[in-house]
Amino acid sequence: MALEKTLSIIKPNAVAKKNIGAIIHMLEGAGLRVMGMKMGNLTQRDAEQFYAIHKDRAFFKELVSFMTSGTVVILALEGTNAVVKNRDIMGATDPKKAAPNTIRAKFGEGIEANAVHGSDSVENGINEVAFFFAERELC
Ligand code: IDP
Ligand code: MG
Repeated sequence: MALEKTLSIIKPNAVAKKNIGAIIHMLEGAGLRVMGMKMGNLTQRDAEQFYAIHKDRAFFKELVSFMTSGTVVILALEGTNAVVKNRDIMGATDPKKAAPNTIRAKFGEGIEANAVHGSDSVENGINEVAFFFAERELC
């Protein structure tokens, strides 16, 4: 079992609803350690680059617009099997299909405003943490 990095983003809907603390509490409770944290507003360029993998999907423009619509909290997380641990505690993309007691079941408001982002592979965990954090910003 390897020590992995993964990226979480608390999305604008969850920040606006004052769910930052509750979500970090759940991530920490799942065995993840916060090694970097920043709060701010993504630029259109940030969001387009970050979600470039989805650029041909029908929802891409809306997703970029949503992710730039308000403040987000960006978390670099570390832990044994961190990628899977984060995906498990997040729940399914569509909050209606997310298992009970997952972050998306509790705080998701729809398939787009689903409260959190989470890296989907070990490789993307490394790349997504590096997208937002310099090495010296990780503790
Ligand atoms: P994930 O966040 O569970 O990894 P992805 O398929 O990578 O899901 O999609 C990225 C994000 O795009 C989702 O978290 C959600 O905000 C948005 N999204 C995914 N599918 C749809 C859709 O069918 N309609 C609108 N937005 C979507
Ligand atoms: Mg994804």
